[in-house]
Amino acid sequence: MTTTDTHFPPGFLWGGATAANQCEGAYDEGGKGLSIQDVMPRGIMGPPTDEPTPDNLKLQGIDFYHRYAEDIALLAEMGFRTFRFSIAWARIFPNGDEAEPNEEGLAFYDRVLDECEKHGMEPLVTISHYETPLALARRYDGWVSREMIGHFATYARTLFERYGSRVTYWLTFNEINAVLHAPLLSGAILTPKDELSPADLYQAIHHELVASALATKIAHEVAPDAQVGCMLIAVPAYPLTPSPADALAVMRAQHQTLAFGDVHCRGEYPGYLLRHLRELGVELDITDDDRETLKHTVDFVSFSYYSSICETADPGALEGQSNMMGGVPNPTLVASEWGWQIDPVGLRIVMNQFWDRWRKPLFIVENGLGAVDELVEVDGVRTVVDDYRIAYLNEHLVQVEEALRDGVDVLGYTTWGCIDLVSAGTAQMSKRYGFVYVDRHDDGSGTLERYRKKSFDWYAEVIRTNGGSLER
Ligand code: BGP
Repeated sequence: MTTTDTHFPPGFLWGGATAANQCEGAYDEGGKGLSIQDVMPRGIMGPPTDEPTPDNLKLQGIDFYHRYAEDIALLAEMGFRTFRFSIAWARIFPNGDEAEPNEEGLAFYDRVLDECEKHGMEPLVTISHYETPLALARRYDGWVSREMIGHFATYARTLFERYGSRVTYWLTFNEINAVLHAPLLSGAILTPKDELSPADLYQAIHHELVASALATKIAHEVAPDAQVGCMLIAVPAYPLTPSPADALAVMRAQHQTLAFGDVHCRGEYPGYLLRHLRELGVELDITDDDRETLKHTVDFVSFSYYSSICETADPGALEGQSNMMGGVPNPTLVASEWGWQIDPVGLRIVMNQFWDRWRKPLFIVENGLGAVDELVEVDGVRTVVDDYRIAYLNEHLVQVEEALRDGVDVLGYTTWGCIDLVSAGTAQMSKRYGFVYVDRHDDGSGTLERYRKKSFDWYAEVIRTNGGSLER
């Protein structure tokens, strides 16, 4: 197939995504303070530690902090038109509440942006990607406190003032709806999840939603060309059986995601969420100012997509299920080595749903296959023959194209972990997503050398042909 046969629009932003805490390392360099990630050696699989511990792979990451120029050059070799990265809040405000930002931290991201510009890549910047300064988590129990809104607004304003002329696309909170399932990771809430009251949890969510809208307002004032997006985990849900009770279970599960998009896109709480809060007996502290702030809606909707789930009204079927997003496995789908069910069609379905509901351009900012890779030698060159990853990405991109043909407006697509990095969920190095293999292992050993995988050339060709080379 040639470039003329593709349905991807000209200017489609092809690229890849990373997050500071999973790749930068240098956790105590350049004046950086500690973030919650520096005391989460097991990701969401274990409790936080008191201090950073040497078994925490994120402390060194893949050393992107020192190798960013070489890494961005590798991504440029694939023809990336955009690069998603996050800014580590604790590099800019080490404790989250300083009067002045840390210049060394700001200068680092200037250098990252220099490299993006050198290679003609549009930066896509996440303001908060699961890496709240630890001091704020400890002082306030994270987003449970209203005080967080002011600290976040100061941080966001600092970024817009410094980088607003260089960055068009901004994301406020990574996977903001994850707070329902992982309150520490997403909401910097140190109180263990099973001890957290619904009132505290929903108040924290409210504070994040107001902070996100406030950041959008500030961005539009400070940098008029800024495009600000919310960022959701998209998990389409299917009824396990055709029973209306299971269909209702699907609706309830979907409301847990859609509520976050509804507030971001419509500027007010939806009725079904207000009802849910009433039934929980939760009375939120929502001020008139909050209501005004929420009216600053986003310019686009971004999301991660890895998997779908089935929902059921049968409590017996739910017993023993451990998926972070709830639900039960779909008997018609196969799963990755980490148990994430693979469902390319679900991506098309969720794209249509979001577009029909919000009529805002979409940006797929995470998608990919976490797999164990083996470094081998082919014709004297060290590489990974990752045909499984190529198949996964190809099938998902074919569905993106189907959604484009359905009339969905899509700004771009960035694969998750375009260069191998430490996993967020399990804090492992062995769960790899990249086109570039990084020689580092779960026990912390490895040279940190980079190697191009087979998928590297495959993706370069997809970008070069604007999707024309995909196997349909
Ligand atoms: C998303 C996060 C990312 C990323 C990805 C893959 O939830 O935004 O930070 O890590 O999932 O998850 P994992 O690293 O657990 O495989």
